[in-house]
Amino acid sequence: MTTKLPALQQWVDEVAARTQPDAIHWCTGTEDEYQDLMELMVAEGTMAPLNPDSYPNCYLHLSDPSDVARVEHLTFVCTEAQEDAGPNNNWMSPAEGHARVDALFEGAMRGRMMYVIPYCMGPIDSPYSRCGVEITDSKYVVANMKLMTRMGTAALERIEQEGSFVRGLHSTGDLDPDKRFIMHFPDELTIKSIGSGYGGNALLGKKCHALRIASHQAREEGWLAEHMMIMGIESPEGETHYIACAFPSACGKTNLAMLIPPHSMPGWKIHTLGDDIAWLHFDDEGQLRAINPESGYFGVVPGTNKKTNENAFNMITHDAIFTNVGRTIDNEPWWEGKQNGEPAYDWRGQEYDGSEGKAAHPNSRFTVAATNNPSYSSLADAPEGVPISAIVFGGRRKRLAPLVYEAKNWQHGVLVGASVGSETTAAAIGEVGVIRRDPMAMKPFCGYNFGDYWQHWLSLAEKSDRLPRIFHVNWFRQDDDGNFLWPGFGENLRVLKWIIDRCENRVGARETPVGYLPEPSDIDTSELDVPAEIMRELTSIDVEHWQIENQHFAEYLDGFGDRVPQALRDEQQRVAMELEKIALKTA
Ligand code: GTP
Ligand code: SPV
Ligand code: MN
Repeated sequence: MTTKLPALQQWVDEVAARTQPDAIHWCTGTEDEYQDLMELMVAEGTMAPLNPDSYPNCYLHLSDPSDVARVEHLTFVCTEAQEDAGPNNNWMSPAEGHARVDALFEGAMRGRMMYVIPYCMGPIDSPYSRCGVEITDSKYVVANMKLMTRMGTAALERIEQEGSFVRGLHSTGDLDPDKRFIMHFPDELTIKSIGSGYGGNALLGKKCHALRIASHQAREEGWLAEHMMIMGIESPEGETHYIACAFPSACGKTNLAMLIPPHSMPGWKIHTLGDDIAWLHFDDEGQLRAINPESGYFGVVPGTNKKTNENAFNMITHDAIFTNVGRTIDNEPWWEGKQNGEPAYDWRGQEYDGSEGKAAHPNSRFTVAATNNPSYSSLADAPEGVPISAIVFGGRRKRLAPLVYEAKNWQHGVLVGASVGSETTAAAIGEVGVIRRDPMAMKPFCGYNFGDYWQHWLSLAEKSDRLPRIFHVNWFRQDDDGNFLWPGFGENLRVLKWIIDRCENRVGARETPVGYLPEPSDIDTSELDVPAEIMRELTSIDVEHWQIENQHFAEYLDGFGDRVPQALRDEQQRVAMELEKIALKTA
């Protein structure tokens, strides 16, 4: 096959000339194509079928042990001026970036098939959707893209009509970490990734396109591309509110997106729109509307069980790809927190006797089409998206952040988002459990200078007078022994209910320097054994601790120099002054 679009054909020809594949396959996105790929991978030994009775059409892929997570230190944004990429990104000039990776792509696909994957991020007929083409030599990437995006013939037709598309070139190369780069050229709508076959490094529609490149485009065009899940919450009265939540990697988006309401909240229903990325646009009335550019999930496996996330637990029992989990003797996938079965092999494929760490890698993942999810929203394909009532930020904070609080206004909300800090997780290579600043959960994903990004967020206030309310949640408060203070998972709906009640002006709140907090009794804890004193702790602030936090944030802002919007500094200083006033009063 070829294409009617000369620019696409020419690019494919150029890439083939450089990378020297044995042959080229244009992906159509059919079920047969998927099954053929799986068979080829099984024959090659890169995919293993799992138990066909208990896990029909499920496969296990074990990636290279050096290639199990995103590699932020090898991820670059290549703009002419380093200032435009900002201190939040690794930078190279476009000329150097191209030169470095092009040399590595030379002959990289010799002996391999080259796959051309046309894909559409977002509903195929939505004006908010954007298309791309990924060229890859990895069958694993093609299979994942099939489950997670709208890819194939329909996407190609849209690309041929529009004439423009994001170019993503990917090769697993020889998986040598010293020859691994994830390069972005936002001004050329181009991505070049080599040396990794894993997740966000290799599925270029996801973090590379839908966040790094799209955030850059969104700034120019007046919308937002965010690391947010999207969900609809339907009350027993049949009223549905949509919210978008930004939490850093491995901090609970997928779990929240498909939560099952607790017994104490009969009649409530959850509708999942997305679990990782949201594109937010204003409609003609100034209402912010969200689409999910993806159509599948690449979710964290460990911790998934019937109690924490029954929807996910069930949806990965068929038509799923598992990456880097363990296996039982019955050839079922196994992971820490599965709560049934026992591991016989670990994520490296070696026999497991418990002496060498975990059986599943902490960042092991499942890939499934969103249609596997029992709570998948009927509006997920709606071209106009869904109206957003609230934006919710969050992170892992053992101590500081209360269970929930509301920003005082949009400008303060931008401060709340910009000052998100969270303990690091296994989703990226590096130390786990240290606090790092992760503004809007976009630290690894914003394709331009954070200073300009905050200004872009602030500027939305001029575009609409009906912006969503902004909140912050923290499911991860711990006691001195490391136990979580809040039960989390399905019980989080109790907190979402407070958020909705605030949006509808149905419940009051206590004003503090950091925002509006609920009274402990405003969060329904019926049928929960969370003692009243814990609820008080979860709904209060430690002024001294917040003063330190505010000071750290001010120092962090200094790193962005004069790109920091004055309004954000003003907001930070206002909070500092109000904290100081209380500290003096109680001293
Ligand atoms: P990415 O896909 O990396 O962007 O992650 P995510 O934000 O979708 O996180 P996910 O929902 O996969 O959760 C990551 C980990 O946090 C899993 O091990 C979950 O079990 C755990 N987790 C999620 N929600 C909660 C919660 O409410 N409380 C607690 N204690 N743990 C949670
Ligand atoms: C994340 O790390 O935020 C993910 C997984 O969602 S990955 O696709 O690898 O980026
Ligand atoms: Mn993510």
